[in-house]
Amino acid sequence: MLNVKDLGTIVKNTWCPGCGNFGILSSVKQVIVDLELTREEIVAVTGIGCHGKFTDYVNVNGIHTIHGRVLPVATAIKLSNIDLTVIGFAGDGDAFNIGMGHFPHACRRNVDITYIVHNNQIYGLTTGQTSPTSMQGYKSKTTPRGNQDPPINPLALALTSNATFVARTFVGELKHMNMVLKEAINHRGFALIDVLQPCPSWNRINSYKYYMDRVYKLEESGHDAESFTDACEKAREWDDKIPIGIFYREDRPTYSDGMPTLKKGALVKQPVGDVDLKKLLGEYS
Ligand SMILES: Cc1ncc(C[n+]2csc(CCOP(=O)(O)OP(=O)(O)O)c2C)c(N)n1
Ligand code: SF4
Repeated sequence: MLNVKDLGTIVKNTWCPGCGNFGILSSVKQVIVDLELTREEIVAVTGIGCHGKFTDYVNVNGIHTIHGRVLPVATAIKLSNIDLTVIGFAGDGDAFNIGMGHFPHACRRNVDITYIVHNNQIYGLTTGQTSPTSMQGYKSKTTPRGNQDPPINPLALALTSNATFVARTFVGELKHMNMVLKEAINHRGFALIDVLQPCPSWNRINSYKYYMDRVYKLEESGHDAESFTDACEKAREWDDKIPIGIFYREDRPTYSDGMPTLKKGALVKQPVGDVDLKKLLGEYS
C-alpha cells in the first residue's frame, strides 16, 4: 500500500511560499493513500499554468498537456482504458477561457473523470492577468481600470450543463477538501471540484482571510445535494457567505456505459489478434 511519502518526487517545488497549490497537492496525495489506489491505476492530466506543475510533484502516471486541453486528453485516456482513475487538474484560465469549449460537453457526456479546477481567480503563471473568474472591478495589468466583466460561475455552468457531481472546496479547509475529493473520485461520472485556491503573489483580494471570513459548509447547513433546484440556488450564493461542499450529485449512466465497444471491458485489454484491418486500410488506399 502506498504512503504519502511514496507519492513525492525529486523535482524541486517552485510554487511561491503560501501558494494554495500546496494544500491541493497534500490533499490529493492523502486521498490517493486513503482510497488505497495504486500508482499504476491513476493518471493525472494537467494544463499549462502554476497548477500544471502537479504532474512534476506527484509520483503517479501523468501527462502535462497544452493550455486548455485537459478535458479532451483526460477523456481520451479514460475511454482507452476505463479501468484507470483519471484526474484532470486545470487553472481557472485553463478551464474557463481557452478550455471553455470542452467543459459543458464533458459535463453533459458524463465522462467518468474527476476535474479539479485550481480557482485562484487570476492567471498565476503568466504573472497576474485577469481571468474569467476574477471578480468584477478587479484591477490587474490587463484590466487596469478594473474588470468590467461579471465572473463565470463554474458551479452554475456545470449544473446547467447536466454535470452529475458538482462541488466546491477551499484549501484552508483540508479535511473538507479530502472529503470532497474522495467523494468525487468515487463518483461514477464527471465530477467537478472548484477549489478556492489563494494566489498570494498576484491576487491580493481573494486571500486565505477573504475566504476564511466567508466560507461555510453545506454539509452543516442541511443542504440536499439531490435537489437540482437547491443546488442552483446555492451556486448563485457568492457574497458575505460562500458555500463549500457537495452542491449536487446524481447517478446517471456514464459516457462509456453507452459505448458498445466497451461492453467487453477496457479497450487496451481487448485482443487485437483477430481484428482484420485490411478493409479499413483499403478505404484509405
Ligand atoms: C495556447 C496557449 N495560450 C497561452 C499560453 C500562455 N499561458 C500560459 S499559462 C496561462 C494562464 C495561466 O492561468 P491559469 O490557467 O488560471 O493557471 P494558474 O497559473 O493560475 O495555475 C497562459 C495564458 C499558453 N501557454 N498556451
Ligand atoms: S503565482 Fe500564484 S498560483 Fe502561481 S505559484 Fe505563485 S502563488 Fe501559486
